[in-house]
This record gives sequence, C-alpha cells and structure tokens, in this order.
Amino acid sequence: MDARTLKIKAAAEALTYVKNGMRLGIGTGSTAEEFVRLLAEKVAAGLDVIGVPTSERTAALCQELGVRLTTLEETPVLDLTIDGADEIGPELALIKGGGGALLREKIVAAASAQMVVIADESKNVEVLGKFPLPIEVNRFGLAATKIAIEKAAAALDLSGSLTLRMTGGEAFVTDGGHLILDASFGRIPDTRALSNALHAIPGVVEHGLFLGLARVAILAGADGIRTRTQ
Ligand code: ABF
Repeated sequence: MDARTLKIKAAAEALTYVKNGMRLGIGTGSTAEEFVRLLAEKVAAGLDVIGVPTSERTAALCQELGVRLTTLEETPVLDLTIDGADEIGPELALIKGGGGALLREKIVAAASAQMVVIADESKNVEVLGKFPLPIEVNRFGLAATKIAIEKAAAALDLSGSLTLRMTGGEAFVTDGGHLILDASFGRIPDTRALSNALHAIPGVVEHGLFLGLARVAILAGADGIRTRTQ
C-alpha cells in the first residue's frame, strides 16, 4: 500500500470523530490535507462544521474546497483538532513542526477539547527524537538563542546540530514571521525536561514537542487501522 493510501485511510477514520456543528482545528501537512479533502466532501453533502486552520496553506485549501473557516479570535474554544505529526511516541507525545506550522498547531490544539493525530504507522516510535526537533525562534538574537539552546540541551545530556531551516536559498520564515532551528538531538528520553528547558529561553517562541495534547492517534498500516488512546 502506498504512503498516500495510508494517509487517506487514517484521515477517513478521523472523520468518524467529526460531528455536526463541531468547531474544528484543522492541521497542516500532507496527511491533514487528505483529511481536508474528505471533510470537504462531507461538507458538500451537508455536514455543518466550521474550522480554524493551522496555517495559511491549510486555509487556502479549505477555501478552495468550500470548508467554512473562522479564526481563533472569533471562535476561541474548539471541539476537536485533527492534525498530522512527524513522530508519535510514548503517552502520545509528539514531534511536530516538520511543515513549519508548529506554533499555530500548538495554539489550536491547546484550544481544543480533543486532539486526534493521524499518520501512517511509520511515524510511531518508541522514543522521540530521530526526527529533528523543530524549534521556532525569534529572529532577534538568533546566535545567542542558539547558544542558549545548546547549553540547555547539554545540561540534559543532549547534543547535536542546530540547523537553520532554509527554503529556496533563504531562511524559512513561519506564518508568524519567525525562524526555525531543526535540532538533531537524537533520542530524547525526558521530553518534559527538554520542553521546560526550551520554554525557559527567551528567544524560543515555541518548540515541536507536543506533550499531553493528543488523546487519540490513528495509525494506518498495511494491516489496517490501529488506534492508540491516552
Ligand atoms: C504537520 O505536518 C506537522 O506538524 C508535521 O510536521 C507534518 C506532518 O506532515 P505529513 O502529514 O505530511 O507527514 O502536521
């Protein structure tokens, strides 16, 4: 089964969580886009939902396909967020942000009563960290912030390169106007300690460790769908 088929299967299963009248957080990435496509079919058939997109890219797709949108200012409390992930670890701790939308994704997930993650089985891991951890940083003081992150990581026995994310020869800029450092720490045994340490650094806007946010993960594999709950 190819990767796209697995993403569609996970997205289709996630649709069973969507009920009429719900206020949805709508994720970013190729798996979330499959969800938007399936959601749009249901909307065309009469499902009444409204969504807060987690990126400009997702907003554009929703608009194109006729999924009604709102903002978190207008609708600050959401029923359900459906989003992808880069890695899914123990207790449904996640690494997200490979698509660069981690800040809005985290704000939207935190404003939702429930978060359902959709992915193919390959994203399920025993320990987070093989996928580089995206850290969104303010442009101001980039070099100083980098040193502070390295020090904080070293205090937790983590080391590895911090790479400024680039696109088309230029620094990648998030929807919020910030930069992203991708941290190749390798295995992250204590995700909570790293999360707290990163949050204590002034130049760090947000990081891609999503802890205690996801309640359900829908994993699509060759043998079918597996649902992990927390
Ligand atoms: C978003 O999209 C991100 O947080 C994550 O980085 C990425 C996953 O993308 P895909 O579904 O394309 O693998 O959910």
